[in-house]
Amino acid sequence: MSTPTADIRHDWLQSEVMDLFELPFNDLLFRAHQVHRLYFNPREVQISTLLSIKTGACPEDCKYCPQSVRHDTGLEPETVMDVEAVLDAARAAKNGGASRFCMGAAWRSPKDRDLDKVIEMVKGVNELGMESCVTLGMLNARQAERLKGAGLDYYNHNLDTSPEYYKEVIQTRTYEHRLETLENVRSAGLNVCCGGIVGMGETREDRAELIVQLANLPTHPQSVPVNNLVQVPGTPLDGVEPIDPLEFVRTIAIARIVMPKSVVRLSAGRTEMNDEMQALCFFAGANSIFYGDKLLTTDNPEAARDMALLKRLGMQTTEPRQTATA
Ligand code: SAM
Ligand code: DTB
Ligand code: SF4
Repeated sequence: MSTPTADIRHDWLQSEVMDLFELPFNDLLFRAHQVHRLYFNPREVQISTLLSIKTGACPEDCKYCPQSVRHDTGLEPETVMDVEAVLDAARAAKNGGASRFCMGAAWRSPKDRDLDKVIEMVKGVNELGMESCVTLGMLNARQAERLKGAGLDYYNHNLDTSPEYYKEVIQTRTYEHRLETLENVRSAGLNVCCGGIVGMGETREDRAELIVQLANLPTHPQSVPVNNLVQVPGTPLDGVEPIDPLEFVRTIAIARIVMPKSVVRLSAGRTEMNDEMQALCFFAGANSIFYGDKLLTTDNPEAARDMALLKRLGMQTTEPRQTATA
């Protein structure tokens, strides 16, 4: 096998990514791990804590999501949280060791008065010395600029899957809409957090195409969350055939190879993974996790279990930003 290079390319072909998927597992992991070490300390993992600041009753029809008003998942909808309650949660996350606080809202897109409140939350999180991230649905250019002006660090907006499979999963907004929001976020100078979900019944070709779409954006997303579908009773994707765990590890490895400088997050779905699978994902190039007992509405591994796992692996978390003022 040739020596790995880590060119920052934006012209990946689906056939090239498919070739990576077809490599023998050990060859793929070896290559991904070598690329990982070119830009990252393999002992470090970045940890973000998530909070749902507005839960459920979302008008969108995403087939995977427990928060869509169209799926009867028994989830109790909640209005937007008070700023102080959000900042209490951020403080607790910081004390738990998280370096980034991510706030998610079940909106199609935020209204301007929603954004006023989110901006207060972002400012408060930054004052705690943590990085801030929000995921609020579609954003126009002005909204992205307002968030940047407030000091927001990252905006999460996922492509979710390939353009072809996307139509099977979401009908209420298009792939093009997603690309437009990403363009607005990027142009405002925000860091982009963008990835997808696997294990939704998509093919390997779909996974390859998702990775191509991410890698061929004008700049690679600074953060790439790879979610393994959390199956929630009442959602249309509950009961779909889960992805082979080794295929999931391959997906992480390939994201690492094609986006060498991006932080790859082993995102939703860790509760269903054993420690050995997570260890393989870290070896393959994942270097971020969500930390804390809950994702948005579903369970995440308990914090103590994660700390024990990192200790067993000889890994450490990256430090929160050192500019804390509170
Ligand atoms: N409403 C906003 C949006 O869709 O952009 C923000 C919140 S939404 C819950 C954020 C992301 O969570 C989705 O893009 C999707 O990738 C992920 N997600 C939602 N439900 C999931 C599930 N059951 N399993 C894995 N990931 C999920
Ligand atoms: C992302 O890619 N995954 C996170 C975060 N971005 C916002 C969300 C996962 C949600 C899992 C389902 C739930 O807890 O509701
Ligand atoms: Fe709404 Fe986001 Fe869930 Fe889709 S993923 S239903 S937009 S909360």
